[in-house]
Amino acid sequence: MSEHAKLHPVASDVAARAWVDREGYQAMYKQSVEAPDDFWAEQAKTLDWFRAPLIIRNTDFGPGNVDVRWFEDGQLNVSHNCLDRHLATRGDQVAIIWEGDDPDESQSITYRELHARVCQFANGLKELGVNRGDVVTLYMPMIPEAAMAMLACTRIGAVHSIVFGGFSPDALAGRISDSSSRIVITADESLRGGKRVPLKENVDEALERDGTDCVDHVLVVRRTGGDVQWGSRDCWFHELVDRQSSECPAEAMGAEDPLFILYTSGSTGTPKGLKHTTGGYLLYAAMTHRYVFDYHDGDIYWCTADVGWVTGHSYIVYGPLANGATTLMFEGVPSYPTHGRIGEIIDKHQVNILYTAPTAVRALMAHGDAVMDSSSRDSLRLLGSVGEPINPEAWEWFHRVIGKGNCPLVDTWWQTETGGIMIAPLPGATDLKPGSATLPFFGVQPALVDNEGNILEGVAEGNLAILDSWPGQARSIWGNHERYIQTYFSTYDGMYFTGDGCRRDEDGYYWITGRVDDVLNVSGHRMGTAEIESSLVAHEAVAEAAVVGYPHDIKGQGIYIYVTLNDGIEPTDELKKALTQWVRKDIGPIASPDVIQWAPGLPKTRSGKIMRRILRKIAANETDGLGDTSTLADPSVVDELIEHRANR
Ligand code: 6R9
Repeated sequence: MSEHAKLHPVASDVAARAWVDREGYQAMYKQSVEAPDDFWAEQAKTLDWFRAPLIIRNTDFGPGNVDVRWFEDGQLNVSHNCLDRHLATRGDQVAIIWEGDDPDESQSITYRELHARVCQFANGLKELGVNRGDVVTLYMPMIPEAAMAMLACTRIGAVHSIVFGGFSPDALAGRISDSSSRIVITADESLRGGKRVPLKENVDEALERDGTDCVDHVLVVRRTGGDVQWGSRDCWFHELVDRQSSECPAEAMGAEDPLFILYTSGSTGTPKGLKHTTGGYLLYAAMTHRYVFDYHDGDIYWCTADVGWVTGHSYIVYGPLANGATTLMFEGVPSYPTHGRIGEIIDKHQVNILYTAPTAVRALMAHGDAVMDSSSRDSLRLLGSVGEPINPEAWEWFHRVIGKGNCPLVDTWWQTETGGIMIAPLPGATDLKPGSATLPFFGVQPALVDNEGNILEGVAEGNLAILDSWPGQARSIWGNHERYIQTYFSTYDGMYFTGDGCRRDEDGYYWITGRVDDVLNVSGHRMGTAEIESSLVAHEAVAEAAVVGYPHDIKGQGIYIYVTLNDGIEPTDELKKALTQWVRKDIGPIASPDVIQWAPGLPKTRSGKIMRRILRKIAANETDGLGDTSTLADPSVVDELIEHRANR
């Protein structure tokens, strides 16, 4: 353990109010893996079923086919569980606190109001011809209508596919066409940090691309009032929805009916549309939200993610609302108008639980402790971290400065594919070690596996795999089940492979070490190096490109690009700028290169494979330990790259 990783034992007041203590966790965990049917049958009772499930688990991790089903004969509706069932007991409680980009703008929506609005929205979608099973793409700002749109889809059994509002028209088009969406819901513009992003214009551009003529209607929420072009398939949200009835029966959905698709990057190919289904996902999101954040009635809970990512799905919308929580939704960015904004929002809305990303913490930390002076944050009781490994220094700062030293900090490891939190402390049960995600959640059986597929016991470091199914797991890749099996279940027979490296210490605690594949994690956003490379080689000046991550103080990883130009092309600073713009336009601003280095040649094996290991070391300025370069076709390429390293 590093010197920073001192133990933070469970405090007695935290243990006293928590759902489970240490013994409770151990007993429940044991039952969850030894008698999973009993365990999950009992947990399933926390949801409202139209037809209670009798078949609890029917899961097969292969080899061969992979088939995962939970509660398959049960019927339920997600929006009913998130709204209707709360009306009798907490109809007047605030469901969503919305905080605008502008600090003077906020809004509170009760469960009763949200229910009525979602019903109207659902009726509007029906009027546009949306049926059970149809796919609806959402490309929206962080406004309440985004959560309403999600819930309205679930109410009528439509499948939503949210595309993060920072993605480019091309990225949006690819996702619309892959999922054959019939409707796109968007806004005129989004507002972040005082800047406007032309969402409707991006949709118009996306719909000019091949493969998008599946879209019949574009539903537009008026957010800023900015100018938009109008065509025959466009429809204003307020004109359609305001006149609808506020009653709409919730469809009885099968537990294994699809709930949503969410695209994420892998090490190869185009982004994959992970398919999540209804019953298991909702149960897992709700249960992890309750236990990991030790959520109790009356708590004000804030997750700073965007609904365009899985964290926003599970921990802004579905988990909290299924538990009848008050969930805060923030439109803006942490640095606007000042770096004190996060603390000010906590004070303004008396937030008790704050769930955010290490990159946001490091960005604040860079300004020194005084950055938090504009707020008291006395309401805070618990902190959470997600998206990438949190280094012990950032952990301690988050705990000491933002949390004033008296809030447990839960570091939660999970993925788009897992649907909900997999490895994390439970506040009343688990002593904390800064930098460790600690112990598995109920039903989760992690394993460390070496490159030959041997399971390692005890203190060890290896590749992180999961041995058996859990209810929140993605069931497939939309339209390509073979790719799902290939990506996640072919590395190790019979196991789900996460793509992450991990270490287990003497207390059985897990320490995630980061991706072991060609996936980057930049400010908590997942990106495939292959996607960025294929964007670059499509540029007329580029012959070849290789993309690697390198350690970045704030972003965790930065994007370092090696570019070989076509013969006769001059390597200029203007061209670097042009390539940066090219990638931003192609994928989106989150894929902005941090460093571009001209590479007359790339280090390749004799069989022509680029040796990324070497490129990663050069980018990280670790050129002393390059290892064996004798297998390279032309070893002199390496010296040339070291000499002209761009990141000094
Ligand atoms: C929820 C989410 C998943 C990848 C994952 C891992 C990294 C997420 C982490 C973490 C260390 C944590 N990751 N949480 N690494 N500690 N607490 O982020 O989903 O966008 O699919 O990313 O993020 O590398 O494999 P997603």
